Amino acid sequence: MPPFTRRVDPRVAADPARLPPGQVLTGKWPVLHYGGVPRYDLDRWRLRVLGEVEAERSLGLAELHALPETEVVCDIHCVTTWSRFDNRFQGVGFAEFAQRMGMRPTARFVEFHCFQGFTTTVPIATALDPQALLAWAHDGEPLSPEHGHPLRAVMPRRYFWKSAKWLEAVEFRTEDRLGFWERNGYNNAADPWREERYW
Ligand SMILES: Nc1nc2c(c(=O)[nH]1)N[C@H]1C(S)=C(S)[C@@H](COP(=O)(O)O)O[C@H]1N2
Ligand SMILES: [Mo]
Repeated sequence: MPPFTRRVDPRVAADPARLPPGQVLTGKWPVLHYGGVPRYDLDRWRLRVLGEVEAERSLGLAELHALPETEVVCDIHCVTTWSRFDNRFQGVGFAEFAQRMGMRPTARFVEFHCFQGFTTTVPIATALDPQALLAWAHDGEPLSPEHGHPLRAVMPRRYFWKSAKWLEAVEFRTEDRLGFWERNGYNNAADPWREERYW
């Protein structure tokens, strides 16, 4: 017998491919970001919608919450090697949001603009994935300030740095643009199953 054994999570035992290579499962939900946590005046907070849309506009919180709410249960994978299964997020599905915002067929990328100038961009196919959403709640409770309140992106098929917290604008673009972590060495493709971690 080895001096200790690490118990394999039954969800991984049942489906080993569910945990991407090099990842370790955690039960806690770590907090990870660059810079500070915003303290928004929610009465004045607005989400701007820009770029390849029929008309640019902005939405206040009430308008945002009036969009059809959906729930997504997804796994998240941080590039620093922790993964967390079965995260239950509530918000508006990104495909639904894009359609309601009048996304033009010329849109090929979505750039998320956040608090303190943080940005990240995903290809339109990643954003339109049925599991991708703009989330305002987790486990039925509003997102905590550290996890992105009042609104964050959740892009489950990519490493979690593509899931931008504290969204301030969504820009539909014809061209890609490297974001904060991508300029600092992270791999723009960010596919956890291909271990696209760093350049
Ligand atoms: N605005 C903003 N969003 C961000 C980041 C950041 O620095 N700023 N970091 C990303 C990274 S690297 C990770 S792993 C996740 C962590 O989300 P969590 O703190 O809710 O676990 O947020 C992502 N979204
Ligand atoms: Mo991360």
